[in-house]
Parts: sequence; C-alpha cells; structure tokens
Amino acid sequence: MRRERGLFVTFEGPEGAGKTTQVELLRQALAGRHPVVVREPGGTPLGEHIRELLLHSDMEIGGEAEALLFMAARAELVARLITPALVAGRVVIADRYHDSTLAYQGGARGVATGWPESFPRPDRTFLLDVPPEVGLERQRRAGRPVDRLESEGLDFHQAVMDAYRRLARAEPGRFVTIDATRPPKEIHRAVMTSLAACLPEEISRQQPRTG
Ligand code: Z5A
Repeated sequence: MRRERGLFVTFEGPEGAGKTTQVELLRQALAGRHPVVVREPGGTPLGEHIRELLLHSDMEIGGEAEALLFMAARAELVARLITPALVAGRVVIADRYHDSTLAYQGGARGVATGWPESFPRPDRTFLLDVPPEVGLERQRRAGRPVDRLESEGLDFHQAVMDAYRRLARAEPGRFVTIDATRPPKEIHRAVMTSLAACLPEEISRQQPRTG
C-alpha cells in the first residue's frame, strides 16, 4: 500500500462520550493546518445514504450485513477523502473509524471482523472512556433523537465499551485512553499533550507565555 505522509487522528468511544466535542476542539486548535474532518458513517453521497439506512430506518438488518454496510461507507470515505488527504500530507481527524466496527459489530454483535488492507491505520486513536450509562444520559439530556444502535440495551453498550478497552490494550502504541468523565477542556489538553511530538508548533503556541 502507498505510504501516507499526513497525520491521521481518530476519536472513539460509546454514545455521548464527547467525541464530537473533542473533534471540534482539535479542529480549532489545528485550524492553521486546515485539517480534513470526517465523521462516520457518512461524508460521501453513498455514506450518507448508508447512514440513513443504518441509523434511521426500521428495516431489519442482520449483524454481518450491518458490519459490511458500515465498511462500505468507510471504503468510500477512505478512497475519496482520507487517503488522498493523507497522501497530500494533510491532518485528518475522524469522529469514529474502523475501531467502531470492531467494537460494535465485532465486540457487541459477535460478527467476525478484520482490518482491510486498504483502510489506513490511524497514527493515534483517542478512546474516550466513559461508563455507557453516563454517555446515554448525556445524550438524553441533550435531547438527541435515539437511533437504531443507541436503542439497544445497556448490556449491548457495556459490551461495546469492554471491546474498546480490549482493543486499546492490544495496541498501546496507537491508542490513548482518556477518562471522559473529566471536563471537555481537560480532555482536550490531554489530547494536545499526546500529540505534542507530531505537532510541535501548535503545542508550543498553547503553552502560557512567561516573561
Ligand atoms: N456505529 C457502529 O455501530 N459501527 C460503526 O462502524 C460506526 C458507527 C462507524 C453513529 O451515531 C452510530 O453508529 C453509533 C455507533 C454506530 N451508535 N449509536 N448510537 P452518531 O454518529 O449519530 O453518534 P455517536 O458517534 O454515537 O456520537 P454522539 O452520540 O454524537 O456522541 P459524542 O460525539 O461522543 O458526544 P458529543 O456530541 O460530543 O457530546 C454529547 C453530549 O455530552 C453533548 O451535550 C455535550 O455537550 C456533552 N459533553 C461532551 N463532552 C462532555 C464532557 N467531557 N463532560 C460532560 N458533558 C460532555
């Protein structure tokens, strides 16, 4: 596979963990680099159709078909946006990526899943670790409509969180797990500290100046 030159950062976690909040804070911090920001599923015409089908239709979809549909949306996003951006040396920030399929369809639904060769591996994956009931309560308070996956029981969401923790333990060089019950600004600081080696200019700009 072609070697990408950009920086690929992904955010993962259960519902209401604060991924979208952190993606936006990182996007603002890296505004000077014009990062490419994507969210899954979606981001392409096919991906948006698949999103509707998977999250907002009442059609019965088996676990394996569900996994393949998420991956079809991802294949399109990778081919059209992620790989071209990385090859061009851009920073790509993703709100969910293939680890979501490994945790939801693999861990919670028990579908056998692997990592397709054509999907670039993130340089860094932030796992926002929050008890599922806390995340679901945040969503409820925010008045978000409940989608097909979210309406699964607490056992399902606990299995997702457990699967994420196993994925993080298996790849400690890529995953950074952050306690997502902390305030958003503290989480953002932990994200920036972890990215310090890759983004020295942005990090030094965030340090308070003395003298
Ligand atoms: N899914 C899958 O099964 N397989 C796959 O391969 C993929 C996805 C890619 C996508 O839903 C669904 O698809 C999802 C997984 C499944 N399942 N469900 N349900 P989505 O894209 O619509 O939503 P989401 O990805 O689950 O994210 P979210 O629900 O929007 O939550 P979030 O991005 O993690 O959180 P947030 O929007 O930043 O914050 C939620 C609320 O909490 C909001 O009111 C914030 O102000 C508040 N918040 C944020 N951070 C904090 C902290 N630190 N403290 C307190 N409150 C906070």
